[in-house]
Amino acid sequence: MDPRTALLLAAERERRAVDRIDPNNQISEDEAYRLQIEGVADRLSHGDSVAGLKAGLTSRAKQKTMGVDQPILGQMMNSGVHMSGDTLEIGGLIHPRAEPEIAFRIGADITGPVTGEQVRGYVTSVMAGLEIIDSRFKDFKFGHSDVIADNTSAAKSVFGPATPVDAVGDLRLIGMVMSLNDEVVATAAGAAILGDPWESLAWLATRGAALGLPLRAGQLVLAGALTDASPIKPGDSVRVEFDGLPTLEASFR
Ligand code: OOG
Ligand code: MG
Repeated sequence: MDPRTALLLAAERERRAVDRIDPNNQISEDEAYRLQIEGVADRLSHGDSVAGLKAGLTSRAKQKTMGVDQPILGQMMNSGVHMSGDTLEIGGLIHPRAEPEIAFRIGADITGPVTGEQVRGYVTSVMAGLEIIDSRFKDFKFGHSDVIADNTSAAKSVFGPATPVDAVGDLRLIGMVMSLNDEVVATAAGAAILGDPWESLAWLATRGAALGLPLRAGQLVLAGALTDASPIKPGDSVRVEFDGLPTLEASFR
């Protein structure tokens, strides 16, 4: 195994943040994805499985805060997938943050490039989403290749009740309110995600197919956070409300 992959896996296992693996931005994007894929292969060899793909850094808010201005693709592991109403164990995470997302359930394999208009035809349902991110890097500080190699800070994800795709309106205009312990901490509209969440899904499907990670029927997708993430600790609870979608709730212990 590449020592950089091993370092990131050990950081996660031992709950300690590590220094950037690419402080001078010398690792190519292709190599960074190779490291990510190697890390996921290790998880698979320990009995985990891939639930789907996630897009990251697809909103201006996230790009500005994290200092990285290009979207990234990560892989969601089934061991971290939860449904609305669940209480998530976060004691094993380093410095978890929660961020509101739009989520999709894929209905048919997407093996090549797709446009934002075409991709809707591959989706069965739309859901409110919540991602728990946990960078393995100190202070959540990383560059483009660092964060790709670190499986885009993925830790856990929560999905709200599904709404059939035909029953959802214009996702650009869908309003979102996220509350932490009943206090509003973030508000946005769907257009925060690359101008239209369907564009984010199309980017993710196209990039995934090119990387040999095509989206498959039945898989889940997180299209990227609409707003900045909020730090969470055991005892907290989060609610994500979208206009026209059932509410998502999760608590943490
Ligand atoms: C990188 C992951 C970003 C999103 O939705 O934008 C991401 C990070 O912020 O640590 O998942
Ligand atoms: Mg995210």
